[in-house]
Amino acid sequence: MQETSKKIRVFSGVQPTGNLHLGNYLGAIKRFVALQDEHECLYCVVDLHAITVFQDPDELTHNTREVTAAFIAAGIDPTRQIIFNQSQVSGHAELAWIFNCVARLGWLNRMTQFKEKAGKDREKASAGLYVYPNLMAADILLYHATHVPVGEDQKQHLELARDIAQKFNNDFAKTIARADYADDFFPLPEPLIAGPATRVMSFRDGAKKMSKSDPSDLSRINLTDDQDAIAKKIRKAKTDPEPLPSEVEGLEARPEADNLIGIYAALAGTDKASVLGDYGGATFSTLKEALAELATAKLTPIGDEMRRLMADPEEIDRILADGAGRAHTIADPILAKTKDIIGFIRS
Ligand code: AQP
Repeated sequence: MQETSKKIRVFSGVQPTGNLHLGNYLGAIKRFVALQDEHECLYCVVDLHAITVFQDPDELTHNTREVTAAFIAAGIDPTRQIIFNQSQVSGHAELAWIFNCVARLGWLNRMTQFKEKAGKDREKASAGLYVYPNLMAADILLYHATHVPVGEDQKQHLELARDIAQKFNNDFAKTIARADYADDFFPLPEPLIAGPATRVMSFRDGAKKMSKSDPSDLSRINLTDDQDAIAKKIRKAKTDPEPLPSEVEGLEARPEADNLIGIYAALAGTDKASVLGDYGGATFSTLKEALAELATAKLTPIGDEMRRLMADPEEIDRILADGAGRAHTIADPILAKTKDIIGFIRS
């Protein structure tokens, strides 16, 4: 039997593309921390994904260390869990190639993130951006990971990873059975998308997700923002003219109110109904004042700790190298079995 059996293993990644923000924190990193007490977790700085769009080499190095620092500053313990950067484990790229040959063009053509990121000038997008979801499937399945905490925007990619796992298991059913592996050699990974802030929206436009690449810095709270910047951005966040509703249903069709209430709930570790219990009927300015205080209390210690960790880049690189070594130990036998299943000769 395969060594992974039905055990829960968590994998997720964050791209080192700069401007780590509140959406990355609430949709992903904060939830990574919560999972580490119960499960074996691998948290990856996905530098191979980052280069699907050109990255300045010095900035890429800096940003890779910064995401690592954010993981640790948020509370992930690198001695208990595995933190590493993707390019140090070559199995990601090898399995991604195999999955390029499993995934169908029709599946990739449906990916909305490619359409959004490639924009109108699709001919000029890199081939890597197009096959990005196959690499993401490889990231997860290289470790036989079963659960993937992500923001709402990654749901479609997770569905594709499940389709790839299923097709591989079907295509190679004969050799999988001959080797006496479970017939589901690759598990079908489950997305973990939960909580009140799975899709944090821009502070300038409630219809757009908060994003690293938004040209307006006022659209997002960066994890490295200080108290003044956080308060200013929340104060200037777009709102509507009505007072806050008392029931969650009252947030429908009010994206800015829904966003601020969801952020408050996620930072406070509660739900939207309970926040509306306290702020229903209040003005936005009352909520914004309380949110600025809460966000400052929760985020500035993380920013401070990130700065402290970034002052010692050798230590960050050591943590990444150690994590990569441990990631190899899990990945190598799975990749070797994958090659046997396909029929590759290996020494
Ligand atoms: N706005 C968001 N709300 C909730 N979760 C979010 N995530 C990203 N934006 C939000 C989640 O953060 C994790 C890491 O994201 P990523 O770095 O891999 O890439 P991304 O989704 O492309 O991030 P950005 O900020 O949106 O970058 P750009 O501007 O390049 O498009 C993922 O789990 C993601 O769901």
